[in-house]
Amino acid sequence: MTWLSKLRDGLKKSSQLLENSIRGAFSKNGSNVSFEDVFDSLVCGDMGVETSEEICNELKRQKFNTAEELLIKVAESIEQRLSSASKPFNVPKSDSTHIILMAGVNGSGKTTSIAKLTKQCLDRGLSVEWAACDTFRAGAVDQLCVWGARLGVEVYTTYPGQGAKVIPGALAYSAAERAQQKGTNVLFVDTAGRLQNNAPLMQELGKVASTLKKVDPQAPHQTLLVLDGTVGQNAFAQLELFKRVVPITGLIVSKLDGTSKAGFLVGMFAKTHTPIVAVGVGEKLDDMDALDVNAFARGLVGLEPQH
Ligand SMILES: Nc1nc2c(ncn2[C@@H]2O[C@H](COP(=O)(O)OP(=O)(O)OP(=O)(O)O)[C@@H](O)[C@H]2O)c(=O)[nH]1
Ligand SMILES: [Mg+2]
Repeated sequence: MTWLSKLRDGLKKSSQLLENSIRGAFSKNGSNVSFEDVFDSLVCGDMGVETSEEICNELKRQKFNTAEELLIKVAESIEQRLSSASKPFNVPKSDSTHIILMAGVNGSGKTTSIAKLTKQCLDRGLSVEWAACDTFRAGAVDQLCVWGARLGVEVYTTYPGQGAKVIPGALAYSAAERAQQKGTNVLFVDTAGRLQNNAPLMQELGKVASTLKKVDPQAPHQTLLVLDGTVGQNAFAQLELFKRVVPITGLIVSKLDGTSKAGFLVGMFAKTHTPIVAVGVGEKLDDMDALDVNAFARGLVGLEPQH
């Protein structure tokens, strides 16, 4: 199965809702479109009121003979809004270790996303190691080690001089130092899932980021926020809160296969312009790749991609 067909399949829950309601907006009044109904459909698809209004205003200036034409125009409008949203995951060529800090609320998909991105790095011939800095949740280190063993990746879980309690910043520092000494290409730093309203844990994330700078002033080279696609518009609030603690360089949107609210990406990008590095549509290692904007926009309203 190709990535584009996976993405399209993954978007089924979202597209069923949008396609049907947009088709309904057309057929209700014969050849006249009820833009009020189109607006309601877009809002239900979680695109946000402003973006839904803008799309409707654009559509109102056009004539539609069939529901298909209307769907195509909605997809074009979405695609245009996302035209600069996709910044595919990339590790630039460098002699020093490229350090990637992963952040996100509990259960958003951080650890799984690390495994998926690691697979992409390994496929490109890069060496990868992980730092198990989620010392908060019982079992988190074990979970990372299981994934690590499956992918043949070394996981740093301890550091010299460690006391009874593992300090995430100290572990991150030591892991970064060791990875650099070994000439490892990429180091992923897994962090504890935090409720964004948990102030001490949010501060700890900031500390992990600043400690990495002591090893390499450019580190973390990427800070990726993993957003759970099933929470829809709430993800926007998460992004705003995390941005206050660490500079987020890109987003990973997981679980697009489990949500009817994938449209939230459209409104969120319009407001924040934070690039989307990858999207996830399943639990398997190859269920993640770059956001193909054409396939996403068309898939969201039930249309096949154009390429
Ligand atoms: N359907 C689906 N499930 C996913 C996807 N990504 C992750 N999951 C599942 O979501 C659950 C949580 O994923 P984790 O990677 O453990 O999330 P986490 O952010 O590391 O969680 P904590 O460490 O508890 O904060 C797991 O059951 C994953 O298999 C996805 O794209 N689609
Ligand atoms: Mg985790």
